[in-house]
Amino acid sequence: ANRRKVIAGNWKMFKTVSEAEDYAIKFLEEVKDVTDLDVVLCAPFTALHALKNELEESIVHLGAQNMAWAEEGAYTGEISARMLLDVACTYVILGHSERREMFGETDQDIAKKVQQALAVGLTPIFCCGENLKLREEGKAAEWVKNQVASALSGISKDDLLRIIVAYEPIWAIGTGKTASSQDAQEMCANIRATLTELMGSASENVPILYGGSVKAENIGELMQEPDVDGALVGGASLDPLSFAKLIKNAS
Ligand code: G2H
Repeated sequence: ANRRKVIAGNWKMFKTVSEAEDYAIKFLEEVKDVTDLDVVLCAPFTALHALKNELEESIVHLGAQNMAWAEEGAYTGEISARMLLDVACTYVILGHSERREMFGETDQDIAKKVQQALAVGLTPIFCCGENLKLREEGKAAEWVKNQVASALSGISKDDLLRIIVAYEPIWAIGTGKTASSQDAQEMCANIRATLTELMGSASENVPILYGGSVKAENIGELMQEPDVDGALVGGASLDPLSFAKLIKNAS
């Protein structure tokens, strides 16, 4: 398949404006010659505008970590898709397990967010993944299949081609435990099979990323797997030099 490869950093709730600017300068210097994969930085809302200025005309794409499902209106504290476009975002992480677990986002909320992002032309990085209990009970594959189907079943086949899926087993997030590359491959293939039910063989063109304690040391092995097309990287994206190293090891 001629899928593009994607490495996305998820800074989570880290970095002030000046820290983000500092990072961008150092990071760009390291990755300016990377051409064989798409590099995305998903930063906190407050740093996006400054990053727009630093990254404009560079190979690095800008993303947010969340977004409102509504277009605009009386939604105190929310950020709209159009506001993200306005600060040059082209990607947005949706349904991250931290949003689901700590901020009560439901499959329905996430389905609406995915549709809203697509409606304005943002690329959703749709996250799914099981917790340890589900994995131990042997229910992981079914759980993830349901998450994917419930978020994406209302979306047209053409729009599905504009989505990126990230598989992040919750038990491997920030814990130092990475799923083995075989575990990652197995679930990414399961996700692709679910996508095939929704969109037919065009699912071959949808990038599926793995996330959960990805580092410069394990990215190479993960990228060898046929259905793993990249990574969503948290902790290891916070330092510009180590994240650049990870990206080089992925290409
Ligand atoms: C999973 C991942 C990034 P980390 O949440 O989305 O974080 O790489 O720190 O496990």
